Amino acid sequence: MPEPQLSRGTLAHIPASVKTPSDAPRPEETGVVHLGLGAFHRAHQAMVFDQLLREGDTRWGVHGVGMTQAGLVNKLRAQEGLYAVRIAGASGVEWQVPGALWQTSVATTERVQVVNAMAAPSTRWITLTVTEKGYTPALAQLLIDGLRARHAAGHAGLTIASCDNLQGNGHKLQALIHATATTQDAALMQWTDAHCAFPCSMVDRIVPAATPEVLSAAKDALGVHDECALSTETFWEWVIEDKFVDPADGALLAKCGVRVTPDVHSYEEAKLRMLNGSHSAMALMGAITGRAHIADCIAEPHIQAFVHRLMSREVAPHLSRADWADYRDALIRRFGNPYLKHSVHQIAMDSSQKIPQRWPPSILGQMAKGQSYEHHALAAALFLRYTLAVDEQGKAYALNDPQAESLMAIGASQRSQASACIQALLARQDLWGAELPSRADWHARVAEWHQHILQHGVDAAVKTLLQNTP
Ligand code: CS2
Repeated sequence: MPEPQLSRGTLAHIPASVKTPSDAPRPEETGVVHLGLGAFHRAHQAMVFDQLLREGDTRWGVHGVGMTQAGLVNKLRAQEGLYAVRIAGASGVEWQVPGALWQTSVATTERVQVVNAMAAPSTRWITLTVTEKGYTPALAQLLIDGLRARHAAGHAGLTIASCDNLQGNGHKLQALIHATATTQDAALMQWTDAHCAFPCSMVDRIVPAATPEVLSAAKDALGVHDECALSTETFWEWVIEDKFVDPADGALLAKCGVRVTPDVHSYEEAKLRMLNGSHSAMALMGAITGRAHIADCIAEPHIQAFVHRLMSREVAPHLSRADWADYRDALIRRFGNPYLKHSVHQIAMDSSQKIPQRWPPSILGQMAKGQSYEHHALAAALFLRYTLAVDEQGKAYALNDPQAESLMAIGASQRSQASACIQALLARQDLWGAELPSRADWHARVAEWHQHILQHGVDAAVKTLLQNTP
């Protein structure tokens, strides 16, 4: 007989130690439309909404929208939106099945359903995790269509919360919607500005793409098959600007552990530059040296020292988050979590879209103070080396990046024409912003580390940096 699969009907098979939605009220309508249904949302915001549901507030059922791929949506449908999350760290391992996801759609093939969900009277929020490269006119058009239908139906405005790793994400999203709207949408835009809220928000939880190991551990823990299981850490943080259509939502979220504040900025900048900035540097190191996971990288004393110093010396001086040292130390522990098989190639994916938020602000900050930016210069050199698409053992890997073609064209001749390649890479304002491309001192430092990496390898370069700047 085939093993039973996770669904509402098989919740009773699951051991009592696993928290499931069997005692929680089941959502009956959409409260939240989430765009960008992937691993992250399911192990982060959806778990906050699950908690609100458990407390008896039935307004938080999530209509999860996959932007292009039907694969996950189909699997989730087969499981009635249920999936297990393994929450693992130094304090132990726990499993939970959140129950907030009650409907799913795919934006490319089920657009009408998505627009209708945004226009539904029960919908109060839209949340987004569409990744850095997802902020396109096509995304804005989808939102505009949803808002138009909603406005026409005479329903209340929405709280629209971008939860992507972009500084000022709420402002960026609102600006994108305005930039995409046509003159015919003028009245709609007025209504949107007056009746919708675009809070900025910082979200943090490491949620790697699931691996076969997680699916098989889920089977052992649940006693039923779960094709959509995820693994995450105990840590999570959601800091959101106190700007909601329904002001009472702030207190509700705060009760679940969300930090609701007028100032998200200091949390955003610390997270993007410390966590994500270190992640990108380690991911490139791992890809080039052939270390598969972030935990493998941080286990190396020289890489750990590099990351610690990158954060302490080059990032922290420009942060307004006062508790940055605790945040840094916690990050180093989080990176080492052995349960998180966080693939370096997953993080290196879309580097062209990620680096601009993660590195240049710290480099410019150091320059303004006349201080060293060697760690970031080495990181930039890693990025150029990474475009060779082959690791130090000679094993080829794919560059998964919307700019892959142009980056590989820039980097292809770096062994014979290093300085032209450095010039071409560092000239790109889409990566480095307006100011860095013209800084000769920056070019020189990146060029030196690049030579070192090509001649002696990444590990030797990192060790040299540590020795040269004790
Ligand atoms: C990572 C993030 O893939 C990446 O670029 O840096 O997904 C990171 O794991 C999350 O932002 C953690 O909150």
